[in-house]
Amino acid sequence: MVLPLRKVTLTVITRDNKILLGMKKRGFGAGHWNGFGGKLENDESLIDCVCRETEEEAKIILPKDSLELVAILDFYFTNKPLEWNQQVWVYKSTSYEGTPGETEEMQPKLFSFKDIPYNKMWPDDIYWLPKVLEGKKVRGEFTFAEDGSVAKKEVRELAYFKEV
Ligand code: 6OG
Repeated sequence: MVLPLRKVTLTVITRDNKILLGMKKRGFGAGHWNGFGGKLENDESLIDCVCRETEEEAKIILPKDSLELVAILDFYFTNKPLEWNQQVWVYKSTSYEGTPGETEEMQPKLFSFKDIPYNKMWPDDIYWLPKVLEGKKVRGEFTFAEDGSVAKKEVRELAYFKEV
C-alpha cells in the first residue's frame, strides 16, 4: 500500500543576496541549518502554515503576498518511513517584517549566497536550493539511506506545478 505523503512547509527567505537560515536546536533535523516551516495544524492552508511556523521559529512576519511556491520535494526514508516520509512545499519570500530572533527551536542567521553552509544542511539541499536561488522552480524526489546520505534522487526544473 502506498500512503500519501504528509505535506510540510519550508521557507527560502532572501534579502540582498543573503539567505536567512536557522540552526534547528531540537527534534527532527536538529544540528542542521535550514529554512523555517513545519507540519500543517488543523485545517490551515500551506501559506498560513509557513507564516505561522516562521513567526514561531524566527520571530518574523512573512507578508502573505510575498510568498511564491518554488519547490515541491518528496522525501523518503528507508529506516523510518511512517514517521519521516514527507512532501515539503517550499515557499520563497524576498521580504519579511521584524528582526529575526532566537527561539526555543531555531537560531536564525543570514548567510551570503556564496557562504551557504551546505555541509551543515540536509544533504538534499545542494541539489535544489541553488536552482531556486537562480529563480527556477523545482520538483524533486529523494530517498535517504539509513546512514542519512542521499541514496536516490530525481530533480526536475519546471515551468509550473501541476499539483497546484
Ligand atoms: P518539523 O518536523 O520540525 O518540520 N525538512 C527538510 N528540509 C530540508 N531542507 N531537507 C529535508 O530533507 C527535509 N525534511 C524535512 C520541513 C521539519 C522541517 O524540516 C523540513 C520542515 O520545515 C529530508 O515540524
